[in-house]
Amino acid sequence: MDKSHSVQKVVDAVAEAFDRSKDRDSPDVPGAPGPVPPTGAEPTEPQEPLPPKADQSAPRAVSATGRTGAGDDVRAQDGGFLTTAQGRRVADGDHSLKAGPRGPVLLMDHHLREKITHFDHERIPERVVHARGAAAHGVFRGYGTALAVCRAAFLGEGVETPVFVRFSTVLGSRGSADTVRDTRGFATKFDTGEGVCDLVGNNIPVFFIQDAIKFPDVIHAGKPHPDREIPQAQSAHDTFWDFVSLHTEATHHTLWNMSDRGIPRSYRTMEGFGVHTFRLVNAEGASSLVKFHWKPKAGVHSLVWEEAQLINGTDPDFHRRDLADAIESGAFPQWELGIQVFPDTDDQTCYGIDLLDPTKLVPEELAPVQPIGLMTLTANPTNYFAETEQGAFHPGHLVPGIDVTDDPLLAGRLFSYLDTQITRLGGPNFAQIPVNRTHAPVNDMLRDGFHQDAVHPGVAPYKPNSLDGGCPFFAGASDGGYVEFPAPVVAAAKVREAPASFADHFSQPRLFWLSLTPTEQQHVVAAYTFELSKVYEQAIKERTLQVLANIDPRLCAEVAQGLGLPAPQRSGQLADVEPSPALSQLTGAAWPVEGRVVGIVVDPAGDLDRVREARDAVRAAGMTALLIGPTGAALADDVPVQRTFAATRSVEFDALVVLAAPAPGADDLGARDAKSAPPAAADSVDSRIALLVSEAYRHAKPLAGTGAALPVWVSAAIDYQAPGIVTTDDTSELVTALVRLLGAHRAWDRFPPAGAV
Ligand code: HDE
Repeated sequence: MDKSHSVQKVVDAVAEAFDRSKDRDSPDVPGAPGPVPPTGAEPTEPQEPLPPKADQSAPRAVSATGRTGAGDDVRAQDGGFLTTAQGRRVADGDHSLKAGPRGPVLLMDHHLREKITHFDHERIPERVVHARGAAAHGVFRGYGTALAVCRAAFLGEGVETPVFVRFSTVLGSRGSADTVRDTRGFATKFDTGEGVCDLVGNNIPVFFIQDAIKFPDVIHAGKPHPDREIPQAQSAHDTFWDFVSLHTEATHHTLWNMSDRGIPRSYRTMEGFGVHTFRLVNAEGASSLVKFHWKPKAGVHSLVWEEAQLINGTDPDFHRRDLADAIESGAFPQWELGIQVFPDTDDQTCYGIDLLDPTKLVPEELAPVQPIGLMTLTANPTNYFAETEQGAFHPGHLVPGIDVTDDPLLAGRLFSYLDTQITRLGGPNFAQIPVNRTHAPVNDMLRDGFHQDAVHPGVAPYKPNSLDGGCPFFAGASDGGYVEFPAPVVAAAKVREAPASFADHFSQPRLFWLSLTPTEQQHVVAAYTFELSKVYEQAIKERTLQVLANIDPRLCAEVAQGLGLPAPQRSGQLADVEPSPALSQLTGAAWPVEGRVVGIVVDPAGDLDRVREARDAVRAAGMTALLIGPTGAALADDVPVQRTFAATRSVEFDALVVLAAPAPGADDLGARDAKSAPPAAADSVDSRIALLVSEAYRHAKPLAGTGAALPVWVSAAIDYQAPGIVTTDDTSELVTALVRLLGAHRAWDRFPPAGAV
């Protein structure tokens, strides 16, 4: 099947639908729940099901044995009439079959029993880790630059491969909030012509543990306490800190979690890392060691902690919504895939860094990341359960040219994913679920089992056979067969031991700490102080301070000060390390702003043309404009209001444009609305807007206003000359300046970091 053709179809469909969506009342505002607006009354005339939304895609139709045939637009549910699962049309799905209107319900009502039975089994066990996630479809385009080290065909120049990507948190359960402090999963399924290839990574380049046998320990420690089952989706509790302060190989990953990387602004603004060192093999059979990196085109950006906490309450689906809305509005997220390449030497170290130790990274200044392809996410899933929930990733899904190393953490993963998926997806046939089906031909001789979708012909699912003509046959390397690289195994004794180099737990945390800017360091201090303040046991806090002392005395002293505890002395020498500026995310670079959300504060009595101008200029920059008005009433037919003063909160927006100083609205009643103060008698500005603006200011967000906005700054007690605030009556200049500010993500100069204690 021609993949590039079908990928193009997805992109075309999205573009076409994007045009169609302009027919809707609120063009350019993503988030409409259906493909066409609903009618006021219930439709009663039978009609074909509505098409999926234009921003959506689904796994292409392919049989359980990998055959294609049906068109790409085939969906599971078809036809104008409601039926049972057996296809029998249903005359009445609203009432059970009863012996008379007031009589008992009859057991013979098959539709009732089928409907309730199916409902009873709608839930499957959630993932034991990474339960909370969101996904998207897209395409990966190889640059061809990897071919010198890797023979995988999908990395060839211009080769386009459909991808399915699932982002996730780790600790929370499926219904937990998105913006908790945690590591994020970044799992990519490449549907290559040589079979499925999964890169199951995280947004943090190192891991808590060095050996898979410790995974249940670290997860049990991070999950809610087993007695009260609290707290949900958080690391700020005793068991987590108990474990990581005792098992100090977790120090590096924990420090990354306490940094801004633990609270990304968006899945679109996260880096991704393969974490382990993998082995690539080229067409000549030569081996190199590599680490995989995903670099977001939109830059690496984070929330600030107070913002993250507010979002957990106001919009727990923040990251999920952001990803879907960005794709729907045509701001397709992109990442460049890159590799750090190391020679495959006997000691498998590079610059003294053990490449088999997943708690270590290799600074990019020493081994630059070389780009090998570009991934673009172009479509949202059509059905969350069928695709996002049932997706099954596995680090062992590899294609010829990509192989594993002896990293003991990776070895355990190669067992775990298949094992857990058998339970979660109800048996061994989950590779036949549409989202998991490869489009390469499948001929596996795996038979039967729960949910077997394939009707296998033949009588000889065994080898050797003669009854099925000897089919299927083994493929040598020249026929695309996967041949493991014959990596030598050094003669050794069977032991339960780690290499000596794995004992260094503090030099790389120190490297990371010293590579951060003062602003980022301040966030780290605040995060440790917050988390440890929630810890009940004094001994655990003191033990963690000892760990911090071994990273850096200033970090330790500042956290100790917040906890009101003495700062201990370090127990060993501080490592002499060279900082790696590439590890900081505050680079001062200007990043694209597509898909960012700008709130525009309006007043129905204000200048409507200016509102239109500002809104259109924001949209022209590829961003989403949401008008914030005193009520939901449209300002004009072509100027709908998307947010009201009462129901919005600053955390919904990356930046604000203030075009008016609205007087207190009729519902500006402090007593009813505890989030804002009652308007001061003399204050002429609505108190919800003053709160909106002061919060955005506190979170260092870009603010722009016309002269009419001046009373708002006054009411919010903001110096309108502070960094990151633009004032001009030229609307186009106002939006241009805002885009420039947003390119840096936040106006950090507004709050210079405090000095050391
Ligand atoms: Fe996972 N991990 N993991 N993990 N992991 C799972 O597989 C496991 C590790 C990662 O969106 C599970 O299907 C072990 C590192 C992601 O569906 C499970 C160990 C990294 C996802 C599992 C690790 C990851 C998972 C749970 C230590 C980054 C979500 C459900 C040896 C490189 C994939 C499932 C998705 C999911 C086991 C460590 C990333 C239980 C035993 C290191 C992104 O099999």
